[in-house]
Amino acid sequence: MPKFLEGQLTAKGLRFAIVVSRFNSLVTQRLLEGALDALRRHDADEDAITVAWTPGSFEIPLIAQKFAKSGKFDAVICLGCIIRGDTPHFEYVANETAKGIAQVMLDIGVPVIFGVVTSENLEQALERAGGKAGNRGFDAAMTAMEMANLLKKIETEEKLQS
Ligand code: INI
Repeated sequence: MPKFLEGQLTAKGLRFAIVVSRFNSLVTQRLLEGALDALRRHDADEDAITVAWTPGSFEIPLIAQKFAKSGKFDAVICLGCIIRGDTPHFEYVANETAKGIAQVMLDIGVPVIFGVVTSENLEQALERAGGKAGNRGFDAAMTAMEMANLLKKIETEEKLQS
């Protein structure tokens, strides 16, 4: 019989850090509201949520690293909005942000969730921040809960077997 491990969708007893970028704050403010809504609806303790604002998405990985390393959080949720516009800057910011977030997660072993919207224009970004395409902030918080609970479950299994 295979053993299936799955993370529950509850925020109860978990501590979260949210790193949110001020750049394109019309969008990121809504992503933050979505993330907080998901955590609250899934029984998060208000005092267990810390929110930090960075200037842009490019700065998110450093702050995520600081939180992940602290040992004070079960997951770090990264929220940003990068809009292509008509400058090559987009590629640099988007690539480095995604790479940085992934690197922090793997280096430290804490779930660091990619809730960064990348889009062609503002309209598309707003669609993903509470518009017709849902809210990526809400989704990121759901992923954070699931991953944090999955890791806890795996760690419990490991202790039982040792
Ligand atoms: N930062 C964003 O979060 N989104 C963007 O669309 C963006 N664009 O297009 O430039 C952006 N740039 C700023 C960047 O994140 C840094 O804050 C800046 O380069 C200083 O390091």
